[in-house]
Amino acid sequence: MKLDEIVISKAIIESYKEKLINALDVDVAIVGGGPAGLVCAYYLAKEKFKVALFERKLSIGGGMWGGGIMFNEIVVQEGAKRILDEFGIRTRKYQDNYFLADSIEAASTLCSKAVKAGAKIFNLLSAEDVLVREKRICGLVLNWTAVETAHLHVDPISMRAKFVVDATGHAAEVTRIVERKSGIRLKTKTGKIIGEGSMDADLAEKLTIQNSKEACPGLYICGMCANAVFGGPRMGPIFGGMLLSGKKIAKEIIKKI
Ligand code: 48F
Repeated sequence: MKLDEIVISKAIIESYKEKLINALDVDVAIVGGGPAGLVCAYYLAKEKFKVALFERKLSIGGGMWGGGIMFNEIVVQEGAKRILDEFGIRTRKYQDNYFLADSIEAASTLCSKAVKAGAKIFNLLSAEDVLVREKRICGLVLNWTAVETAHLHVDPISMRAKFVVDATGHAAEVTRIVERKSGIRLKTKTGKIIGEGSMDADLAEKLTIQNSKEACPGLYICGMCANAVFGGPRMGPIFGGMLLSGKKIAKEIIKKI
């Protein structure tokens, strides 16, 4: 049978339209498809919660692909290795408490497992604002990354979520929007974003998990974003804290829904 380009186009448009409409009202909206956001999406979707993850870039995986200085290997510690085991990502022991994984295998498998568990991932869409009702974050305002990049004057669309997760890494983009625009006090010491400190891998890994929590009503934060918001150092190419923090936030939200 001859292939028809119009059928191909219709198939894509109809299917995407249905996926996007379904994502306009979900249990959890996650912003950022790095390791923390993907792990969070996986554990929520596995428990049958309706999850949509929005990622600005074409590729999903955030800062994981490039390992350290583009040497595509990552390091995880003992506790987080168990998460990689659960995902079926192979690790090799380097020395006690240091395990290596291929960053390509890690990023692609986190993505694959999250999608197969039922999370809907939307690449090329950026969160540019939040919905706030009665001092609670209850959704996102989204636009195409292409619109953002080209500075086009095009209005966005909105979606509703019972909970929003900021997993945007160092930039803590969603929380910054909340701080700047909502008038809501964040649950930090100052009520504002504290900011990230210089490299201290050991402390940073511990604080990432501690700092992954509710930042204000309706908004949870995980991954490097948690240290940026509550104040904690960066950690470089060790990824255990990212994985553990994504799992922690999924569990906390599951308890609340
Ligand atoms: O940066 P990223 O990988 O965050 P993470 O999951 O992991 C941090 C590590 O990669 C590394 C580190 C630890 O070793 O320090 O940096 O906390 O992934 C964040 C993703 O969020 C996307 C961004 O493109 C990236 O893929 N992102 C950021 N802002 C937005 C966004 C936005 N406004 N809308 C959609 N996606």
